[in-house]
Amino acid sequence: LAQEKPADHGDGPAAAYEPSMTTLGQLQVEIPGRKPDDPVITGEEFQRATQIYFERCAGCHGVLRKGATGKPLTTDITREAGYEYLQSFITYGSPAGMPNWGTSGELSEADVDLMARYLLIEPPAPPEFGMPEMKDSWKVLVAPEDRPKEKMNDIDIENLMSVTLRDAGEIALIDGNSYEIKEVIKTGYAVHISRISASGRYLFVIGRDAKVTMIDLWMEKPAPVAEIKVGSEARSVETSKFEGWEDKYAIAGSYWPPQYVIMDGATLEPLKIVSTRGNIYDEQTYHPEPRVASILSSHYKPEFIVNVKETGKILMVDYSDLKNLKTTEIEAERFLHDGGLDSTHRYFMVAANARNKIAVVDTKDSKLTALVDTGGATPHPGRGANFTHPAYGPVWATSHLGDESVALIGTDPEGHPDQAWKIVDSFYALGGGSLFIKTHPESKHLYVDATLNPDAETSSSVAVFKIDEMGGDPNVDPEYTTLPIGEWAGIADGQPRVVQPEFNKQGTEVWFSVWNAKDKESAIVVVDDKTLELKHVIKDPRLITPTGKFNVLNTQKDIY
Ligand code: DHE
Repeated sequence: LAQEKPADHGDGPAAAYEPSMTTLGQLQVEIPGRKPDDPVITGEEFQRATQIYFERCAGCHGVLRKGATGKPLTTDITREAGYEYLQSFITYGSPAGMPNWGTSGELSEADVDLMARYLLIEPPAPPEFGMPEMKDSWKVLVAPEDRPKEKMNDIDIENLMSVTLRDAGEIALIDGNSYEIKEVIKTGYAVHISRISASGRYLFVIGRDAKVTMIDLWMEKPAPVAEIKVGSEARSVETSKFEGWEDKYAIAGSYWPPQYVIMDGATLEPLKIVSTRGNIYDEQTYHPEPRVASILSSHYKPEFIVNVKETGKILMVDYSDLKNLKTTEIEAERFLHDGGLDSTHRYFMVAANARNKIAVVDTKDSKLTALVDTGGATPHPGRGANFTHPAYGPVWATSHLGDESVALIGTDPEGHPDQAWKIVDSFYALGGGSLFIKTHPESKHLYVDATLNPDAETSSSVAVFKIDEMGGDPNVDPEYTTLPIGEWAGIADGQPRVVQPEFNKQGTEVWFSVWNAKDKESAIVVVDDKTLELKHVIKDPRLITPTGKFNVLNTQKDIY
């Protein structure tokens, strides 16, 4: 049955599709009932397809398939499109960002067939994940009183890099001075980001499977001291940074269930779970799956800035009184995704990537300051890049997923009121498919990747702009230098993509991940920021699929 196509299956035997239980991110979920014209799929196949969907598809299309970064895949749409269409789309992908799962070899022909059939039937509704489930998964591995009272190692912690080893479900802690891998630590599945506590002591890591791992960098050998699962799918974790509240709380946002949880900053004990389900900010229609995207800690108030993707709302969550939780709900735009602070840390800028806008929030007043149209397609800043433009003063920059443009937004309403919250310049970098942009207060360069560009050479290179040479004429694009990072890595096998520039603590070196397939060699390439020459290549069999890199000091102090 597994090999047959839905066309042959209209009246397949009901016995071939027995309702049972399956798993989603290790959770048991009930398979929904089969309708008479649904393609036949066995319980075992359903289980496998649910797992593949969770691991590969849900991030963009949503667990309930309502769409966001990816198109909606509800059965009214998929049945209209039909099996052949779905099979070919999954196989070949699209220039708009759908990966070519079949031709890239990531999914076998049989799995592509399975997924095309799976999309023709209703998605399973995964279970909720509340306090009992969180408490069940919560482990304090080393109690606060048993942890060191002072730093027990000679590592220059501020210059450690926490490197995501995506497909290994691990992070590597790499010494920013010697390039030595100090530790490789098991974390959640396809770990997404790392964040540092206000004190710089604790590192928090979140997996796509919503597992949060808290690592103590003071231990002789940095190791996890607490862990918890906060749902079945998640992307963001952060800690309280406001004066007087340093290291007090941690927060994690999840995609499924759509909610965030505030936890004790020393043990990860879950304290308060808040659902983000509700109405879309403008239409005021109910959305069942408004996922929590980026979360940042305010430096101006005891508040977390929680970005809710599908409803387009930015929540300023006041953590000073969890019993009487005050939240300021800011109407922004959809679909909120990633963002960062300006150089003064007062303003927060976040991409609303379905509407090509950047929402600007004043974290001092907890109010929307502006919605800026970037003029490009799908802004994707990471945390963005702050620098002083020779003509326009302080700016924050984003690149775009959907085109080759870089947009600069003025961020200095006092000194440069005419430029504030406007696009002061927009120019071309290497190509579409850019994910991250970066500079550092000590650097005179702006780095822009093109990770998801369909052209192999482009996706393994990086554009570098000289900030001092950016002119005041918006009709003249600044020139850039192309760094062949992938080539410098000297990897013979595969087609690695270059992703996410990150600076060392001194702001003298910039690190790039050369991200290859799981079974192929990857690397980290270190570039000298002054000369733009190759400084070092880090290779190690443990460096499996490196993607994000988070320098402890830069992440702790929000320097970017
Ligand atoms: Fe990310 C940040 C979500 C795919 C690498 N990613 C983020 C954030 C969100 C997000 C919400 C902001 C977190 C914050 O600041 O609190 N990412 C998603 C997705 O939903 C998406 C599109 C699909 C998915 O299934 O996850 C996705 N992301 C990817 C990747 O494929 C990347 C390139 C490789 C990987 O490791 O998975 C990737 N995302 C990153 C990185 C950051 C990030 C490196 C942090 C950038 C920074 O400098 O802050």
